Amino acid sequence: MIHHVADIHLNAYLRFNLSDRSSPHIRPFYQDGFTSLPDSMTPISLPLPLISSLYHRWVTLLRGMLEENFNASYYHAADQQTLSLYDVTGMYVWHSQHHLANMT
Ligand code: NI
Repeated sequence: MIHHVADIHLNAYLRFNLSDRSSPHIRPFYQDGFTSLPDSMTPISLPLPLISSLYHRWVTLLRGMLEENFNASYYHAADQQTLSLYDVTGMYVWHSQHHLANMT
């Protein structure tokens, strides 16, 4: 589960940084394929500092953003929808809380 959070949120952070007012198409990835890779079998001591560092960067970015910056967006081809950074921020807050609840 912790590897899943690291995989998903690393991709989310990169997508977040790629978004702009032209709504670029982001590259889909296949979550299930990640779970079969050797790095998903490593001890949780590996993804935990990765997630901690990632969240430190992401929260710093979020706190530095102006309200209008949250209007930037990307187009998710697999879901066929344009997502603003308002949408994306809410989605990943939910995702973090969802998996935290599962683990605790
Ligand atoms: Ni999940």
